[in-house]
Amino acid sequence: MNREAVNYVRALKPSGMPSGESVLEEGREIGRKIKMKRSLFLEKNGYDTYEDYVRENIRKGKITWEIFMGLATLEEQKEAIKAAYEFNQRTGINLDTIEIIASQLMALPREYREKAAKPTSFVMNETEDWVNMQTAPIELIFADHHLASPNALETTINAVKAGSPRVGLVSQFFWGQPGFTDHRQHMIDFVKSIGIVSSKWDDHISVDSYMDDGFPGYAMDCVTYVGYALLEHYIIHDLCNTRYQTGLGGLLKEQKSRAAIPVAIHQLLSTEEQRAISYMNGSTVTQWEHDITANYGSSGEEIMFDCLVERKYKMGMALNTIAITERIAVPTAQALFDICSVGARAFEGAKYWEDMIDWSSMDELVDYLKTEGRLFFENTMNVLDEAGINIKDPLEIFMTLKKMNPNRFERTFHHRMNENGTLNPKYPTVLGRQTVDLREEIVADVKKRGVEENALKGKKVAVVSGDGHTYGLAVVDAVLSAMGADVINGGVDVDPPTALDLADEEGIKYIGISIHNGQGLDYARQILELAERRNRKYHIFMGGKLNAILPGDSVPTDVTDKINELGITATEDLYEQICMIRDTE
Ligand code: B12
Repeated sequence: MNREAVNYVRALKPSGMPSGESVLEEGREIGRKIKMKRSLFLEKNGYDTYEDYVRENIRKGKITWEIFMGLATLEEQKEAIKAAYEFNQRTGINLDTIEIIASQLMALPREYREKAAKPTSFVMNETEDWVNMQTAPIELIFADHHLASPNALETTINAVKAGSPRVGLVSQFFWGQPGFTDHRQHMIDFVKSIGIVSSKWDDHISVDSYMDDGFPGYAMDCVTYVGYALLEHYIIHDLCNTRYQTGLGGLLKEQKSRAAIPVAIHQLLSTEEQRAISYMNGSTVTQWEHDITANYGSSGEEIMFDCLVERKYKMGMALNTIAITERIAVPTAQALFDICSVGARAFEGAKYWEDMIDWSSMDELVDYLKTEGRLFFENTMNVLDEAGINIKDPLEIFMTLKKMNPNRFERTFHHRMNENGTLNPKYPTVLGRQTVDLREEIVADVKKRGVEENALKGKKVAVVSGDGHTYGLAVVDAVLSAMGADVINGGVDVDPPTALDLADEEGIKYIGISIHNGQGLDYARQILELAERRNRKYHIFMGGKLNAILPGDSVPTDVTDKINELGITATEDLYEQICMIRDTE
């Protein structure tokens, strides 16, 4: 047993929590009183449940198409849902399902939203905003920023009232939310919300998750996807007696592991009563920014293979197609319809490929992931149990994991960690490997441009991510360290006051901020205002996705210049940042 792991988990053991079962029962009480709206989609097509629709698609060998959509305003969102229906009627394509991506502000109780830096997408305020979003017979799913957020109760109750067949996303439970620190109440409301969905078992409403938003999104090994899905299923299905499904895929690009992971989870967890896989997200990590039309090629072949996998293994795995603009900014409705068209046309050719494919090497990988995934899960349960965590109490388990640094999840629970704390995955994740390659590439480039080895020796730098994106932060940390700097990595979801606190505690004046959700300009203004009040000199630099939806606009604009005008060094180019740190006192 990995002692260091057990001691780390033991130190996270929560105290003074109510029993998970009592909180679940309170949730079920609330759920039993909720009357669910029957969706226009079910009404028009005569299905009792959305599950009946998916199972009919499986029988007919058809694909369940869906998109993620989060536009700038509620009005634009409602118009786009009507446009999706017109798209179906015009093309004959059955894009029958839309996952709603509202603003991440929805995750915060209202009283916290004013102060928070404003990311992209719209906010819902009244129950009617959920219930009346259905402006056409398209099935709407409310998942992101709902069930597992600090604002779990309001969002889950309204999602169920609106008849959402899936409510999520479990995996987002450890996400930090700007300015919100009452993690105890957050976990209680999260488990109570699971209770609400639990009360709708007979209506076939399930809790949904998305592996890539969760701990697997920080993993180096594909096995961790399967091991973690087993853990979520154990907590939600076995301990909370609630229907459980999960989506995945945004960070998975290599076809073989991308396909083998959902098949392994499906074969380990799906039953006649409950399918385990909800959707496969198009991959988002290898898109081109310099020629986005070319992304139709990489997406087209990926969707074709996803179609073949679904027809072969009949998981009812919906395909969530990702716009060719994913690398640039939140997609428009038209960009989403366009990629769905590409997918539907590619699918037409699937039947001609099927009998020519030998799936044996894929099935070998599936067996490997099932075996290793089970070992990962068993090791996780043993470490939790050995650390004194009550493994029969969903609330205690979630509260313990909530306190965990997401970057430590894999090395705490992986059953194949080396003595020196490293891991040699047989099937590494794409971003895990990409981050290592990028570090080497950038260091070599910086040196070629004349920056000497150890140019940053004696320089202490704090780096943080202003949201849940970590890979950019990991690259910046690794590159600055390679150039000799003493880097203090403050981790993810660090808001402006906490970033300055970290710097002050460490006596640091160089602060690097990685930011991606469109809140960069707000974040820059807030941190400069606070810095002024502290009357200390800081050199703040920023990178990542520096854009924002400016007042009156409906699509994000690049705000790098605006941030530079404020006095923060904003550029993607780490060479410039390194020179700035080297040349300033
Ligand atoms: C991976 C990813 C995720 C993963 C993150 C996993 C993880 N552990 O990090 C997951 C799935 C969890 C995720 C979630 C979300 N994401 Co995301 N994500 C991406 C994606 C695909 C890749 C980003 C990445 O890691 N790239 C690899 C790293 C190495 O590159 P990089 O970050 O660009 O960093 C480079 C440079 O920017 C620079 N750099 C980065 N930081 C810094 C800092 C400094 C100081 C400097 C000098 C340089 C620098 O150096 C790096 C090397 O060149 C991008 C789209 C894209 N292709 O870029 C969307 C994207 C950033 N995500 C987006 C959004 C909206 C979200 C969500 C809000 C969606 C939701 N569910 O509602 C959530 C929010 C999560 C959270 N809690 O904050 C949007 C942002 C929209 C916008 N700003 O216009 C994007 C653009 C996708 C899109 N088109 O909609 N995401």
